[in-house]
Amino acid sequence: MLSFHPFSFTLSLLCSFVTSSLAANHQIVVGGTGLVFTPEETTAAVGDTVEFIFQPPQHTVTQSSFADPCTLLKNATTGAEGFNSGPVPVQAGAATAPAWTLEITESTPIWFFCATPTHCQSGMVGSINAAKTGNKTFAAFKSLAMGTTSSNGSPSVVSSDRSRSYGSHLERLC
Ligand SMILES: *[C@@H]1O[C@H](CO)[C@@H](O)[C@H](O)[C@H]1NC(C)=O
Ligand SMILES: *[C@@H]1O[C@H](CO)[C@@H](O)[C@H](O)[C@H]1NC(C)=O
Ligand SMILES: [Cu+2]
Repeated sequence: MLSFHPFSFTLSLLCSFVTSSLAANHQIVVGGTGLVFTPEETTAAVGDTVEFIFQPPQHTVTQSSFADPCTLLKNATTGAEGFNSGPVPVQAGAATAPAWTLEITESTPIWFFCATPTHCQSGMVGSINAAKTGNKTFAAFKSLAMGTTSSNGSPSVVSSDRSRSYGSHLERLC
């Protein structure tokens, strides 16, 4: 015979409410302690946000692919480009750090790099939701970035119109 348990019913309702409203914000510092994203690897759920906090002098957060770590992601069919903060200049000793926020809309791995010339090749790359094992780990991505000899991280990747559109996404930390 079926019995109804009001308490567990209420609890599961409450839990699903709490879970769905707990979208986390993850912070990644861009530069500051060298040519590095800190942390380099982030795990984020769909609905979470990732806030990139820019340090001097000038970095970018630019989406790429595992196979081509230092090149702006571009859909060959549609021409749609991945996310790109554009260059973010920050004065040394600035009182506030500009931040740029990315909303996580899917759970597939996200790969990104800094498009300031030579930074990607120096290992300034990061990942969100990269596999911990197998061929496409963050470590594999980073070594691919550092072994690349292409100049795809050149300023032409980050065009000036992207830099302007970046302004609408600019937030100030308080
Ligand atoms: C390119 O965009 C089309 C249309 O949105 C999509 O169907 C296709 O999967 C995309 N290709 C890649 C490689 O993401
Ligand atoms: C991983 O890489 C190795 C060596 O390149 C290859 O033989 C293997 O098939 C790859 N595994 C997967 C799951 O792609
Ligand atoms: Cu950089």
